[in-house]
Amino acid sequence: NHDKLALPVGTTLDRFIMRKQEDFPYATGELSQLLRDIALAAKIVNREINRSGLIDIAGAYGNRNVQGEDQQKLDVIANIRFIRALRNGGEVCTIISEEDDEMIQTGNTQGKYVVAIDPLDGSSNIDVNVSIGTIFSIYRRVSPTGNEGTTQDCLQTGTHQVAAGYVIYGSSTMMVYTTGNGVNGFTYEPSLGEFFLSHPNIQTPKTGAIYSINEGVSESFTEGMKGFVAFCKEQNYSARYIGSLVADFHRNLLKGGIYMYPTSKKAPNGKLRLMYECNPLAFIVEQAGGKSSNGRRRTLEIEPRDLHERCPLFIGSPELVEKVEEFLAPEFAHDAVL
Ligand code: P6P
Repeated sequence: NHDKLALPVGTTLDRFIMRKQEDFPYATGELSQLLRDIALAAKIVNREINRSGLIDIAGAYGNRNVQGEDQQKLDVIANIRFIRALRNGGEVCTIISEEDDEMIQTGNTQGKYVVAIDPLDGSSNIDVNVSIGTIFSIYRRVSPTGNEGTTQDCLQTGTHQVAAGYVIYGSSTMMVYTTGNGVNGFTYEPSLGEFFLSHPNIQTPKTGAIYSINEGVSESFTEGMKGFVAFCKEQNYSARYIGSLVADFHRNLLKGGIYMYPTSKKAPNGKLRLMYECNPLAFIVEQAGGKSSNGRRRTLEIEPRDLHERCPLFIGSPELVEKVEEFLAPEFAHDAVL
């Protein structure tokens, strides 16, 4: 059957989705359509981001929007675009978004899927032209169709994800995702409006020589955390920290390395969100042969209690995640189970 025939680099995202769906005899096409809806929103957000630098002087070019309303922040625009695409696509009943405190009901009560999304992460980096990203996670609802999605539909453990991915708006825009059968990366060609397969079957290196952490707050690191950072320096690893999660994650995924957002006095549960930052990236990294934990437990097995709960994140090459867990183990010895 088809999956023996590796799809060639240059295959469009649409054809790739269709071909992969054929590998699932009972697939009804809804997940495929959902992935296309996300790709469409990504194209629209990409265009907004690429214009953002000029919006402030847009008036001078006469293309301020007709209402003349102030330029909305790009993360607000991204949120509106993704929610609209998911609502119009019809496959999603409920959305958790970093931008909204409450669950968003799309009105598609027959929709079989729930999406958790960070529409534009690292938005503090937008005005300084640093790469930013969208991160998304897809679950099948557990409640019966015909009603709105429920909290139980949204608070599923990461192991129940049916798909997860990110879009990185960088020197080129890429969409990287998994449906549980490996990780594939697609590069966007704006002149054609298409994503093309550029990174088939991504496998992250077993180890690496890059460590990514904000050492500005290292005074508040635990002893174990300080010990691991010292270890990285003894190994002459490279410190690479863009301060934009998707950009730091994507670089380490391809080159090998570890990204860490530990607990600190300022952030006792870390800063990153479980449902739409840690879990989707954890699914991707595991599918690429990597590891992800909160310092002691596999990220994907953490039982969510709140839509926006935070958790520490140690993610990347498996040997480096195992190494940092060794350094952190003593501090968990007496702790209650996280
Ligand atoms: P800090 C951006 O605000 C973000 O959510 C991630 O994209 C990034 O990795 C992290 O926070 C940076 O946080 O505390 O190091 O500035």
